[in-house]
Amino acid sequence: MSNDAQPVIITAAIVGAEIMREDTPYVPYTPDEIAQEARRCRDAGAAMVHVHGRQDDGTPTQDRATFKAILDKIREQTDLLVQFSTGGAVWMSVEERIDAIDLKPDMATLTTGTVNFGDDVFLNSMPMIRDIARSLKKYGIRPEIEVFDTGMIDNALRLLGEGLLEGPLHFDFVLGVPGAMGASVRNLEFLVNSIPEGSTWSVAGIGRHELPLAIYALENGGHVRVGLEDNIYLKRGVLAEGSFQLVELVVEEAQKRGRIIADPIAARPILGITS
Ligand code: KMH
Ligand code: ZN
Repeated sequence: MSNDAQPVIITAAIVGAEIMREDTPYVPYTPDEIAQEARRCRDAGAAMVHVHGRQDDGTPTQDRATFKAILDKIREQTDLLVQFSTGGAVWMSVEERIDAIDLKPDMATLTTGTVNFGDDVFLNSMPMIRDIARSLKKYGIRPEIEVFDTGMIDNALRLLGEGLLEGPLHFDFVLGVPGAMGASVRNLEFLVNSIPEGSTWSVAGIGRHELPLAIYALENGGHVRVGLEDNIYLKRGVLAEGSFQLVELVVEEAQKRGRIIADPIAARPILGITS
């Protein structure tokens, strides 16, 4: 790691669309629960939260009113950067996925390709991707490019060429979803070497791959995403009692390696958030 590595931005992916209370009792559902978990993650060292919406029974939703409640409550209780998911759940239409985007979160995700997702397909055709990119551009929201497989980098560069994205790009490599790109250090290294000079990147390793890939990022100038959306275990057989415990682990590992933890103010210019 070079000594001039940027402070590390830790994003907490606190809810997602797949993990249910049957999997772990610690996943938050309601806007109040999501905001309280966000507060704990901020206290632990996160600079940003990645959020999905849930109905009270846990059903995923991208409903605008739910996202408004989530955004308002997180902003009342914290200074965190808030990143909305535009991925939603695999069965949602693009219209549903961007229902809340006019609320102008600090960032929003943009997955630039289609990928198998367990037994499902996470469908993102080029017209769908362009629709989402256009709406992010319209509201001046900085995208985080979600890369589940290599070709998604090429698609993002195509959108850059079309003027739908503005460089430098910020990528998040999501590795280890069954059906998508595997969570090896070799794959991550390949992806990091495949993005344009000047881009920023983070990694979200799924399941037991979360911490090893986070450590690679800490040692190689990247940023890190952790949380119950991606991994519910603190260590083998032990559930994390919230995403905040996973953030705490990354902070410990960062400190061992001399990486400074970015707060939300420091994270803004690194991520190119100007609004
Ligand atoms: N739930 C996945 C199908 C995102 O948040 O942008 C998609 C996802 C990506 O989680
Ligand atoms: Zn997500």
